[in-house]
Amino acid sequence: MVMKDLLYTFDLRGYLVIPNVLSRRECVVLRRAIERRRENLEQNLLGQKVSGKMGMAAGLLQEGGDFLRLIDHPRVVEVLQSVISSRLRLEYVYGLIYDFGSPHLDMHVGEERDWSSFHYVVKNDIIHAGMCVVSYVLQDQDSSTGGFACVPGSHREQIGLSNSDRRRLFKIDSPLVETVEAKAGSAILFTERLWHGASAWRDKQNPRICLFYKYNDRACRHIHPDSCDQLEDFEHLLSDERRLFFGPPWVTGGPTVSGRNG
Ligand SMILES: O=C(O)CCC(=O)C(=O)O
Repeated sequence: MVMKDLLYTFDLRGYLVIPNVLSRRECVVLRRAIERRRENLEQNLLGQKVSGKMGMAAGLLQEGGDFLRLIDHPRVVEVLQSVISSRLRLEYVYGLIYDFGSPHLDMHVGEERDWSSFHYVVKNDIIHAGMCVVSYVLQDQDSSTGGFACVPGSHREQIGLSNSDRRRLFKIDSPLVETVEAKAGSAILFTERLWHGASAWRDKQNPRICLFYKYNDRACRHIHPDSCDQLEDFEHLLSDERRLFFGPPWVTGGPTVSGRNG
């Protein structure tokens, strides 16, 4: 798809599936590395009980290899730069593992009152999005397996709803909620203003292993540095160009730098 079509689709739905970003072999390598770093969770990210049927993996950039290549994958970064900013920060990288029988993850969203990171505005045909997530799909997913799910178009809602109305309307089995179909190796790119979550994983053969890269404008920081992987643990693996994704937030007065994210 040409960039104009990608941006139109992203604006219409709040997410985009970019196919064939990773090969099948790369998916296998990434899955293994995430599994090695798995720590079992008692609760999911929303505090719902998962009793060890879900895992989370941190410290992935220290693995090097494909994890580093994904920091600035050209097919993904060119879309992020068109919707967030020409200068990006990579805030957070983590993996999630959903075993067969792990419960769904309720629909949730980046709260708009945190305007600096969680906004979505279109002006004069230009998208201005805050934090966006790239979710790498490491096994096929569709409505039969479960997986990443969302309420398409909800990032642009015009009519305010109460939280209890939302809980009712955005229940995981609601017709408004769609499990996104994507092949292994795809990148699902979505704005944090999109209501999203995950439907229960139903593939008995393979756990669902997914990999998230969360990007923000270089001028913003949403997640406290102590809660992210520490740059000193993987800085020695980074090229000068990739290091630009991990600097402190700034707008003017910084060093003159060149490169894709300079
Ligand atoms: O499992 C998914 O694809 C969604 C995960 C999610 O919403 C999150 O990590 O905030």
